[in-house]
Amino acid sequence: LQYKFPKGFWWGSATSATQIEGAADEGGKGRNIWDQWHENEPNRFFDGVGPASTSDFYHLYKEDIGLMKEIGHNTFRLSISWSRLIPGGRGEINPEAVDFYNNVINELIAQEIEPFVTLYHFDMPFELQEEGGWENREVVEAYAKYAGECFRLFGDRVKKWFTFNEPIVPVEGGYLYDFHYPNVVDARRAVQVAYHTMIAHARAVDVFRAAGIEGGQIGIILNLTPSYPRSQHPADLKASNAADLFFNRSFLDPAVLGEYPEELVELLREHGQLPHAEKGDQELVKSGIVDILGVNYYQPRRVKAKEHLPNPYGPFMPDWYFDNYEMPGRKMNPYRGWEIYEKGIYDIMINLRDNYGNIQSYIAENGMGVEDESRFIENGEIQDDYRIEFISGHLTWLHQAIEEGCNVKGYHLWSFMDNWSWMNAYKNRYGFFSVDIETKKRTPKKSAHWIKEVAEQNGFN
Ligand code: BGP
Repeated sequence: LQYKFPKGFWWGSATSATQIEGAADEGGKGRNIWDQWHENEPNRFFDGVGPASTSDFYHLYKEDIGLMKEIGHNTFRLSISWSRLIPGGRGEINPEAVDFYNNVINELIAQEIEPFVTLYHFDMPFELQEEGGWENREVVEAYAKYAGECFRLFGDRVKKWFTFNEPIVPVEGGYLYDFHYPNVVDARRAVQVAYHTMIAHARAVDVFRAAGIEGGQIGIILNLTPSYPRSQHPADLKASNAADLFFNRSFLDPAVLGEYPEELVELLREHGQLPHAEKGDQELVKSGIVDILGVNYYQPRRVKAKEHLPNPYGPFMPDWYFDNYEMPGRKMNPYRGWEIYEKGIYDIMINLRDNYGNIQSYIAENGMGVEDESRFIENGEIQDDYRIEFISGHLTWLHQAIEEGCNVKGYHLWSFMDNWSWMNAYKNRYGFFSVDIETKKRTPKKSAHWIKEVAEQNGFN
């Protein structure tokens, strides 16, 4: 084989509770911000499919895990829904949720598929959002309690834990750029949300350490978007560095190195944007250093110096420091509007090797969303050669990174099956398996057969 992966490499796919479970009004689940948003603004979402039904993993998990086994998965990434386990976010545990997650975990283990479990994938319980969500420090404690319950209930079998998925996304979407609930545009509040998320992460790590889970590891999952300057001109380099500080290092540095980059702190101080902190927080952040890191990689960030000076009297935004630009000749996923740049995955890994102690990492998401894939059906199955090309292009660079000593141990595709997406509902399809929205029937795509072979041979040509 031309691209042979190290023994024990993890092959699988990733999902999140809100996007696959459905059954939002069943099994004693409480509401989260997505249930609420979808119900209030159904027209915002394509084709009316919401988190209420989506891919119905809640009822079909057993069949799905069988399909995972069939395509050679040895790992599956899922998240626990906070509002299913503890409706309302605090207080009583919902026994039906405990049964559900026990059943899923036990079935995965019976099929020798290692569960990678995320505690929080964008899904704030609605009641806690009403109390201010991550702006409110008390929500941090509610989260730490929830995390502790998860470790207590499932820690005997789940060994790979992740506190947060892409914590920068709710900051960007909910508090800076208006694409997620609660649709606030305010940098000061965004900084507070980011900071409290990090504090919540560190508290969960503390609780995890205290729980003493045998063989357990804890991490965080970050969407790293390598920042590439338009040129080597100092102004472009400065712009690119600023974007990197705001969108990558704001979580990567505290999670892996135990402290915020001084440059970022200075920059926020200069604009009077430092968050409210409590005594002892610095030590707390330090104690939140992770064992493992999940990396989601979809696209790079292309950056140039600002063309126009920002209005100094306007409200502060990270974009005061840089402009995004479209690199001429770039390869695009036209459906999602994201650039495809396979080498980015290698650059991320080299950066982790050289500047972050070569921390043990996993690709926790990478994938390609495509509209109307039924165009590509032949013999009853979607011939998604574009997805195979996308995955193998990234794996080729990941392989190169491993050859050069990078400590990356696995690959999860986003996603196992087509599912509901925050902004696009069912429009962009990501799965190894297609899902018929009406009947919920799963059908393998060509990529499902392909990944089976890759997993079985532990590599490809
Ligand atoms: C990541 C999220 C996933 C998933 C994916 C695809 O940012 O962690 O939850 O949705 O992106 O993006 P989208 O669904 O917006 O096309």
